[in-house]
Amino acid sequence: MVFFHSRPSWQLSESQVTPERMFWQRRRFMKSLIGAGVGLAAASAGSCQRSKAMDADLSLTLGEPLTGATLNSAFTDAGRPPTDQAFASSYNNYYEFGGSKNIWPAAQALPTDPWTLEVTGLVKTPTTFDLDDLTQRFALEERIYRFRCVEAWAMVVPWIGFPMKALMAAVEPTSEAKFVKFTSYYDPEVCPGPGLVSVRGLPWPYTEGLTVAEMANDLAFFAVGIYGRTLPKQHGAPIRMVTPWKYGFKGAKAIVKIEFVAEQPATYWNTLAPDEYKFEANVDPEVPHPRWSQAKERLLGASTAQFAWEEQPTVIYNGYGEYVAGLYA
Ligand SMILES: Nc1nc2c(c(=O)[nH]1)N[C@H]1C(S)=C(S)[C@@H](COP(=O)(O)O)O[C@H]1N2
Ligand SMILES: [Mo]
Repeated sequence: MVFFHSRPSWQLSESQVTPERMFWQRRRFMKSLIGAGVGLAAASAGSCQRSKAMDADLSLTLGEPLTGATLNSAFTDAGRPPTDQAFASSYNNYYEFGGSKNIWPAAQALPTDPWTLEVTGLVKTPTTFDLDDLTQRFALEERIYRFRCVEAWAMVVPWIGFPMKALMAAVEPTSEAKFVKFTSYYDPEVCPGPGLVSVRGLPWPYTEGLTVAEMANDLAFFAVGIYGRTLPKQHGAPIRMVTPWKYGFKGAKAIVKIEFVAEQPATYWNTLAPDEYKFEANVDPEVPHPRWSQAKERLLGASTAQFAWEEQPTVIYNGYGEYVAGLYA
């Protein structure tokens, strides 16, 4: 007799709702098929230096108080309550530091001080900023935004940072600039990757891209803080992209370089799996991922347990159509 086990969709195991993770599992499978799987599972987050104290205490990773940011009155209500930080800051995607959601201890190996951000390419004023330049030159504001991963988990978080268009005004892109390429920190000595560091062909460093028009949109934001403090390393300290109308993978962490270019740049996930991770990647309930629907999403956190999910319908542009729909008309 065949036993048909049915269960509500919110009880899907993590691998069923985790495309990036499934991608790594496929890679591992393919790699073992071709018989060259030496050291595949061996390199893991464990090779990152990390302190036992941090393993034990998430609160030690949560950054320094960041004062002086003004709450932007347009973004005080995301239509849902903010996610408890205990969930948001311990359930992350950061593949440089591992393939699991529980990368916050390993991510503490990210060296963030000193930090420089090089802004270059088709601009009138190429500039290399250090972190103090960024936080002093650009007025910091707080914005409560929805966030939606392509894996269907969602959260609401209070970011602190500044609009991307403020940085654009500082460097003045030329009229030839049509796209922007963002590059994340990467050092293979520091970042073990998802246990697959020995697989050739992963397009490190992590890169992402926007059109210049998307970057100039009011919503596009650089975060240097979250929940009233500087960004924890697991969220992409010291500065990361936030584009709340797009799937979370568009929001590259720990940005070291921004380049204004004429052609659409190659990006990390789009290079690995172009059918699954589009360059545009706007949140859209009508466009299913090749292997599952995007019609619903699951809110991170719950009163009882971290991985009990509350399910909600997905909203086009993640609810930000009034700001961005015109970009795609
Ligand atoms: N450099 C880098 N940026 C990244 C990622 C990553 O693996 N590396 N993961 C992306 C994905 S898939 C998501 S959903 C978000 C997660 O952000 P959070 O961990 O701060 O919630 O970061 C994005 N930015
Ligand atoms: Mo994601």
